[in-house]
Amino acid sequence: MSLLNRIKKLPQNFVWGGATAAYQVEGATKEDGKGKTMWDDYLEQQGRFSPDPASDFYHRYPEDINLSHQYGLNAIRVSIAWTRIFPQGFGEPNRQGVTYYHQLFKYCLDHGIEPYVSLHHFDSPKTLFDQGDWLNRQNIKYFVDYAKFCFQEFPEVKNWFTINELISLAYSQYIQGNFPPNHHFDVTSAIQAQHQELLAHAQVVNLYHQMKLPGRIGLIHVIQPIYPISDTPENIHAAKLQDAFINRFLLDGTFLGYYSDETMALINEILKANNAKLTIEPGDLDILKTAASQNDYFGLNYYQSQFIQAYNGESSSKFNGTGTKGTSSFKFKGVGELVKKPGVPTTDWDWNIYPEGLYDTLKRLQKNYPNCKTIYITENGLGYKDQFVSPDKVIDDTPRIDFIDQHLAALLKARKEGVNVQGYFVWSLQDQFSWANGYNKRYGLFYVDFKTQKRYPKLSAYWFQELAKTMN
Ligand code: BGP
Repeated sequence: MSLLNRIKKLPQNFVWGGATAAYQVEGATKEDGKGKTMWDDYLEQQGRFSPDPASDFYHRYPEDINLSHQYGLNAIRVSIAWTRIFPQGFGEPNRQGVTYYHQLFKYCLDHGIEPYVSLHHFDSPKTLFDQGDWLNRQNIKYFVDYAKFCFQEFPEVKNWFTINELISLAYSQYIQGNFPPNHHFDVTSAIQAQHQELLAHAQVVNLYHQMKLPGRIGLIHVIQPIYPISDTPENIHAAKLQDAFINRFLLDGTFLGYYSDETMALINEILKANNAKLTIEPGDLDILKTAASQNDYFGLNYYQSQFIQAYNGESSSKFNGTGTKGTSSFKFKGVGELVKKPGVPTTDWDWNIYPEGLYDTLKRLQKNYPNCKTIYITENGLGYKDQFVSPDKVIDDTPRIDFIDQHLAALLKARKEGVNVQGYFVWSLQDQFSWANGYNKRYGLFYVDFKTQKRYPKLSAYWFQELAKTMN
């Protein structure tokens, strides 16, 4: 019986991958000279779940790469843990960490799996985190040094991303407070961190091109389109404000190389309402401007859209990190309040399932950001409480298949209309550790029994395999 639903055929030479991130899969957080990230002590103190051994990818990557190959994938997203290379974020490189990544990349390439490599995926070195993380401009310098080292050391990598999801980091650290250092609605830090992460990205892009390296470089943004819950002028304006704060500021900075007047008017309105400020130093915009046309490609992560209504009270938020439906809320002073839209399904973690948002985002990029020339979906997937029944029964994750199928349909529709999308990475390759949710929020094509570390292909893995065959 064919598993194929809406999507019957993938484009030829499509990049078809699974995504991972170092801290979420590797485990081995104390091995081979690795330094601490901002997460190690924090998670230990929190006591909810441990990042060790996660999916034990540090030791089991050959198994996961073999599975990728066997199930028809041709690419993988991985990240380099900055603290495996520079345990403190700077100084002398740690050879054991360097060797590990050489071995990993070689194994991928020997097995027909192209590595797409991020330099930073939420895992700032603890030493630098303690000194202010992205809010400290010295961090940018260390990041550029680290990037330069990696470019020289790993010529086998041809596809680089600087930073993964700049907004998620800034927002989770300083607005929602579910990532360390857990600030709530610290608007000044959130906007400043966005700006400085962008600067770090831009400097690395400029460096990469100065070094005349034979690969590609870009960055990854998660975009959450914001829709007014109804078309009143107040709700439309609330949507514009929230969009400016979480999407547009970063898209402008990345692909225009400046923040447009309209974007800044919206940002300034938010800053004013929250008694916050953004500092742009002389020279910053020149750096952004130089980089804006030099992004070779763009990684788009898309999970959900948001619906909003105007709101003028005080800020407050509740984060659903347990998968108990209906427990989240978000109200942002002077911006808006997130609300549910009748008829739009949600996950157990209250994420709206809305594939139209992916289509709209792709069309928006095409229309407003001509510098965004080539796009890869670098994450998309469904967090789900997969149930393991028995080793002889395939884990039935039909809702995940349906989710991906709908989003692929949106992608292919936009592609048909001229948006240059060249690939799709499912989040995630195998089940892994989720930053603020732990281990019951599973995303993988491959189920991981975290006690034994045994892998089991889910129904979605077979579906992926069938789709892969349609590329020929
Ligand atoms: C993205 C991150 C990933 C991953 C994913 C799912 O924001 O880049 O690292 O975690 O979202 O999110 P979560 O684990 O919170 O469900």
